[in-house]
Amino acid sequence: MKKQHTNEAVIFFTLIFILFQFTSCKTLSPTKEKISEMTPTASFDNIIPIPVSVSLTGGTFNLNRETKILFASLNPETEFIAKYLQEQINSITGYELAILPFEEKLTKGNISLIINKELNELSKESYSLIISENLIELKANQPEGLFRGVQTLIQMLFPLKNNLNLTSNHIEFPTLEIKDNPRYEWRGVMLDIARHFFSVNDVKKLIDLIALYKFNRLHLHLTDDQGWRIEIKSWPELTEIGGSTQVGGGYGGYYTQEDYSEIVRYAMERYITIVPEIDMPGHTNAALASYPELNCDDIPPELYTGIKVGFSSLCLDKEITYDFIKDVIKEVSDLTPGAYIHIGGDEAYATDSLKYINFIERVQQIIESNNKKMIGWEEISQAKLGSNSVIQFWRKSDYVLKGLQQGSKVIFSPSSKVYMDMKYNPNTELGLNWAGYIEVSDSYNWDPLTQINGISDKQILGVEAPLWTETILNFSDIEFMLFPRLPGIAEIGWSPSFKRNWDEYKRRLANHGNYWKKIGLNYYKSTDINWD
Ligand code: TNX
Repeated sequence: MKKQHTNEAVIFFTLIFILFQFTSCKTLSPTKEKISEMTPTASFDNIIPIPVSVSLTGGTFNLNRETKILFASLNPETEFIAKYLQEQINSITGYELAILPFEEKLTKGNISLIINKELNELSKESYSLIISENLIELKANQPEGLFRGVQTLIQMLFPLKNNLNLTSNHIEFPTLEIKDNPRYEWRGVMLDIARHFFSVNDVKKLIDLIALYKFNRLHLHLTDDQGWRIEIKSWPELTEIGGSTQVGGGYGGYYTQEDYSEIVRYAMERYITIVPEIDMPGHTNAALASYPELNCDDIPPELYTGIKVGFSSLCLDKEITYDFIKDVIKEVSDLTPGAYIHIGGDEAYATDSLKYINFIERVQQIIESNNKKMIGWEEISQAKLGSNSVIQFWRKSDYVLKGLQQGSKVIFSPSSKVYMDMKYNPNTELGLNWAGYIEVSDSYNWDPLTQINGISDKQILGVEAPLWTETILNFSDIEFMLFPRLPGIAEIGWSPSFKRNWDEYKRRLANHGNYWKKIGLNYYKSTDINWD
């Protein structure tokens, strides 16, 4: 009996020993280590905005040069999305994948982009991404959802090192299932084209950057004291005179109607809606300088190239002012497929307050007679608003409450959190600081629901990050102010708040720095983040 026990013990310990050798071999073996070092691995835990749910299923999918991108040919938009994915994969990995239409059969080893009208989704931007050992399947009810899901897939490649082509013949993906949909309908960025002019090409570059983070609105601040930037055929001097300069002097510029339509088209392909802003009745020096009759005394002011605000006003006593607005709104509405026209309405310090209210109500009618909905900065809530009108919060919650009482929805742009023209800290060369310094953590650590007492998610249309450009001269400056703060605003707008956590977020953000370096983006190397 005793002997048998000893034998059993010997066998048991020998087995343990062999097992130990085997597992330790696995971790220590130089060849294995070398292989895993050489196999680039895509990662699920650097996605911004963080998806609603991710579950890992324990296997791997290998993407290689033979992988094809198959698109649902019955819907023509999916071919564009397939090409977009192909280009992005190519620019990150160097792999040139083929794209092919498919009808029914999903073949092994490929990426499939599937529109399934039967999918019962929460939003037209919802998608699911299923990576199994055989297949990457991206499914959505609408092409828009597919496009958002493609961004998730692309971001999984962000941690990869350069020159994959030279070192590896496949990329490993963890198998998983992601289900995702946005928290808010409106996730916007605003660019001020008036203080400094930016070319169509710059705006396209911006559209590409914000598309990566699932933004779906680009608000263009097209007119201000320093410049009128959109051609209005019935009032040509607006751009001839009003567009001729910018902050600091020198030539400004403007978009012809064809230029503007090109921006609208480019954005639309990326499921981003352009929201044009014609700021009035203040912020109108460029228009007043272009047409004497818009001034109460018929004397046009000089063109303005400074950065002070609140000194100009259209003449609200003259009917010609309303003729002017009708023409402008008509032409801009005709060029804009999106539902909203932004009328500014901010900082009208040179306008009589009673006349201001009457003015906003008249402009609201003009917007609605063009089958559009009105958005304005928070001050417009002093007027009687229709339930379709939307207010954009930037500073005073009292104005927001006034708007909510009237049934308006609100877009959150609290200046102390999301004004991308605020300096990061006192050493930042670009930018202003009237709303405070905004470090990356400050712009991430807030929630729309806790900004104003008693507000509910249903009253919130979404969030928007404005970039005013008094001190912003070129695209590199734009990049520096937006990155790395902007992805955080995308996450606030898209992800459920319980999913958000700064310590975890900043680790994900660091991986994006790896990608930004790769594409040569000029981002601020905040000490908030461990970029290594
Ligand atoms: C306030 S926010 C403004 C803009 C300036 C900006 C500079 C708002 C509605 N008006 O006219 O460009 O501050 O930060």
